[in-house]
Amino acid sequence: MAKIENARVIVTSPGRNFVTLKIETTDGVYGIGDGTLNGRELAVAAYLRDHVVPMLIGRDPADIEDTWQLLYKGAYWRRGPVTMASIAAVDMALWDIKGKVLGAPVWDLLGGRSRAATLVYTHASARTIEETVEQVAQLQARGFKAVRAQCLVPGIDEMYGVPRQGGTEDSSLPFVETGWDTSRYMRFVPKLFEAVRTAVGEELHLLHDAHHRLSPIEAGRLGRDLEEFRLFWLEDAVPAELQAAFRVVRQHTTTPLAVGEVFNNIHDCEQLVREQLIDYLRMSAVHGGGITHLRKVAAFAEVYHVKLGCHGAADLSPVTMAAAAHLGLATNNVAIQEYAEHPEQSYEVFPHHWSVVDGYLHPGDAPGLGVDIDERAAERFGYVRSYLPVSRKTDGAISSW
Ligand code: KDG
Ligand code: MG
Repeated sequence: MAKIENARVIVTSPGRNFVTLKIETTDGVYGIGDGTLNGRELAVAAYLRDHVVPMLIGRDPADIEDTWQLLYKGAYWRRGPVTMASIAAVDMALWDIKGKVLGAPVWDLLGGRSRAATLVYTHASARTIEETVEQVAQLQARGFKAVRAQCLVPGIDEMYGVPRQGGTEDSSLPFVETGWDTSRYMRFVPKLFEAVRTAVGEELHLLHDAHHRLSPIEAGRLGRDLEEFRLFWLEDAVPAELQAAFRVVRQHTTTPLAVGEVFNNIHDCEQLVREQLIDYLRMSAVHGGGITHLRKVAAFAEVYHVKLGCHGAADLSPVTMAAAAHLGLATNNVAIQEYAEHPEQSYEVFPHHWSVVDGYLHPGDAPGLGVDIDERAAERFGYVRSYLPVSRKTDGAISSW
């Protein structure tokens, strides 16, 4: 029986920080997993190095479920993004090893193909409506079938999802966006989507991310105002710690709702799914405890007609994109996958078999996850301390970013 002989945490920053776990077995096979938690990368690295890796040495790499349970139940302290991202890193690496040992891509081990490829959505984001419309049209011309549109609201200087205006930024402290104004935002967004829909026609799927900024009744109102533009989804309208809050949103709009990129556990979405308060769940393999846990979440959601549309921003590494590609191919209720291009250098560090062609994500046929880490290239890009931005309202009070 092969055993886990060694496990190493690699922190690298090819354009942005990524935390990767590499597990090696006594048979000379290795697998890699993503444990990146944006702005808190070193917490995951320490949790892995100091607490998880010692538990892995000597275990049978084939026992993925048992290892997952050991790391989840065996810690006593359950859930939380640091713990679940760490478990995810182990889980992905073990699936990668299993695939390599059996000579099969992970999607095959998960039950084989349930579709030809996974629909992706990508991002258009600009500082004026005209520029945003132009970007959406360009992405459509490149073959994307679904585009998320974000635009700076006049009167607000900087905001989520919109490129920042020049100038250097001290990355040792969080960047502060000031002047958030929900009323301006709510008046503006329908105008944005009127312009985009008029320009691109009916076929293209359009999405929007409110990034946790609205109250339930505001979200209901915005959803209603956007109904005529037939969005694929309105994302993170309301912070979802209080799952019951989505009852209010649901009562007021038929715009489909997506939430959950910050979730890390099935219990974060249990009520949302069971009461069918959302249409799409955004948990990702990296923040949601790995392939093993996300498969269970997907199966639970399937019972309630809730689909998956997993988080795939550029701070989730190309390893997580590989996991998403395999999960998407094999899991019937994956509806769409977010796809944001990573910085160019990161593809040098993470050579991979997955590809996005004509708006669809393909995992490739390589055994395992079909993604690797070039450790020599990784060494060239040392960790850079960085934080997520924070947001303040016009009166200076902190708001959800
Ligand atoms: O690390 C946080 C980002 O991944 C997040 O802000 C991006 O909201 C996001 C999205 O939908 O991709
Ligand atoms: Mg989001």
